[in-house]
Amino acid sequence: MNYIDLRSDTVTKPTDEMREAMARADVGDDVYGEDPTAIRLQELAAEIMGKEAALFVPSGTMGNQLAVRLHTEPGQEVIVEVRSHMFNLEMAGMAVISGALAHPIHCEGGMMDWDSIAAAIRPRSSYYAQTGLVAVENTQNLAGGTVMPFERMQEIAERGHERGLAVHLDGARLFNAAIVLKRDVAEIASLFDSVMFCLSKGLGAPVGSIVAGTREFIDRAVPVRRMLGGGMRQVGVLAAAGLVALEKMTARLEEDHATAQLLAKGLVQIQGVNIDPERVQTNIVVFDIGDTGQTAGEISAKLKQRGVLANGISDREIRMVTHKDVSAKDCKVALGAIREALG
Ligand code: TLP
Repeated sequence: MNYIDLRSDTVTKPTDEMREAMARADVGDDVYGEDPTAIRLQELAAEIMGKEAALFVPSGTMGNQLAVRLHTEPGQEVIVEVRSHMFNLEMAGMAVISGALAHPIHCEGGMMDWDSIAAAIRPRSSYYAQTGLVAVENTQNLAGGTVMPFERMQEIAERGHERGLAVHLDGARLFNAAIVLKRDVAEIASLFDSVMFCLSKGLGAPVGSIVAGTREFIDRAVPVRRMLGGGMRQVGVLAAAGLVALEKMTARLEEDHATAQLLAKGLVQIQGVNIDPERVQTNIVVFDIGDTGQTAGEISAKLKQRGVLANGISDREIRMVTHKDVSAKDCKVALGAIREALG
């Protein structure tokens, strides 16, 4: 069956241009630092982010976990929002890899604010684990793809730095955030000590993410990536697709925001669905079906029978993510399927 796949933008398939670039890629052994295509990708990514250096990593999770490892000492805390990816969906990696403890805070609408962060910073004392890092997520995935305003990121970064803390950006969908904020990604990245963004989501590359920061940070990241099993040899085959993603795929993300709007506007009209379309700012649509008496799992199963894939993110909430491989027409078909599934 040819499904309309709204589970995530990670399901996007590489474009023909990517496949051609992959086939032609000039490669070398990247563990020796000799893969010319990986080097080009890292240089371009650093330039676009306005950072001294960047590193290609197999996944966003590895990029975030490298940042935790490099910014903290074992026994330190990392302040994260309670709905963040780093807290919920990275297998307690910060505890396992870095000996760090997540300190989750609950913020209005899933969006961190300085006062809540300040209240979570541990006093300097020999009783408390010390705070080492604040990790911000933008766009905020599980909060519905919402965008943290520039001024709020600025306040968190500046005040965090004043308190001697490192500040990392989980920018898996940073280019989506930049479109809404009408800011250059480098302006956003300049606020943070390190930034991770994914090539493998809306930008359509088959694999890979980038972590960017100072030269010193990236030099320290290389051996840790290797320790985690991320030394990738002739990785230029993948980096070639990443180059196409960065050069050709960022501008079109706006189309995904438009199709998400289309979904949101249709969902508002369906009985049993609770959604605030104002909160749909990018390509992620989270809606509540708790009042229907059915669980998200039951509804997802019914949608699948009707050719539409979507993930439940709690018993009450379903997430749909738009991307280059679903059209406006597909979204209309999906709306019809939801109407039927809610019966
Ligand atoms: N998100 C994936 C799943 O893991 C849930 C998705 O389908 O949305 N930070 C954020 C904000 C993310 O959304 C993701 C992936 C990551 C980090 C991790 O990236 P990967 O999957 O490449 O490790």
